[in-house]
Amino acid sequence: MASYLLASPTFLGAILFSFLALFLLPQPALAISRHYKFNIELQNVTRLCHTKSIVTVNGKFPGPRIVAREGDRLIIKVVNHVPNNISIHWHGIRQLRSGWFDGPGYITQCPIQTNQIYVYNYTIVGQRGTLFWHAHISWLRATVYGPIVILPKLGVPYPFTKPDKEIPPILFGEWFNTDTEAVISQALQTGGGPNVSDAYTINGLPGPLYNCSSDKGTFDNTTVAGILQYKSPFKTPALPQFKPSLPALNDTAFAFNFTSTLRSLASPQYPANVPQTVDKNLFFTIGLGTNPCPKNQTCQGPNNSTKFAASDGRLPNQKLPPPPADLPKC
Ligand SMILES: [Cu+2]
Repeated sequence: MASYLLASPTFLGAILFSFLALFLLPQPALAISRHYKFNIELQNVTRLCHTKSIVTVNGKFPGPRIVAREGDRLIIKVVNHVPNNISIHWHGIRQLRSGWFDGPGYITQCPIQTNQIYVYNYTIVGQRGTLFWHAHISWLRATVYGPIVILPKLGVPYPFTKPDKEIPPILFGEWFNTDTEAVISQALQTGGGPNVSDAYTINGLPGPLYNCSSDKGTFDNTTVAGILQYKSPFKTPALPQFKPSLPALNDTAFAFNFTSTLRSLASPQYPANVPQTVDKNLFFTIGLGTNPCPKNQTCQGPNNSTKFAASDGRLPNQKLPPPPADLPKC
């Protein structure tokens, strides 16, 4: 049984069709296959008074929403219409026996080349909630991303009190006025850190606190904001704009105090089963290195005489199994 969701301008209609199908057809708690089509295409987008051509899915920024139920199969056909190679990572999805559809380019698959098609096909097992998908090669993820909403199985309640109203997912991102592929290739060339973004975004929008007419959107003083407005019959009175006062950007202790309060549900029905006894010790070494600056080149790594080099992870006391014989060769 398949219900077809086209991730396109007909998306909302298709969602409605899907829900109607779910209610009208006799299929109590049966998992279904949901089909999406992701056209990777260029789209002109304007933010902070800068217009540029960005890589998108179906011309949308952020990209289309995927909606499924726990137990459903997702079949997502990706067609690459842009000059860049691409792959899509389904971030947070547990790929049980479908690891080749996880998405990182050159890791579990060859990237999808221009004018090529790749069909991701996996089942969502034992998880529900809101995740996201994004491009997983180079810096295309700066513009190629969108939400994945996994509803509980039909007839199964949410694992929390039902909210009064559900709102669409909120996606945090960053906007660069320049081409993001140029940002990362410049960083690789000079060996320095990549240029910082011009704005933070909520659902692709920088909000009213950035000054669009100047280039003052510097990283050290940067705040994305959204305005919530009542709908009729209430009217939002003209109130002074709330200007947030936030901790310093490098206030690590503040960030740690906040993130350390985050908890999973850990209810009897959805327990957070983490191993609590150590039965095997592994020794990892991870390094972030530098390389000397090549002759006749200027570098922007430490001391301006080096380039940041890739990190490396090793398991000195473990032998890794050899890669599978059918590992894709790109
Ligand atoms: Cu990811």
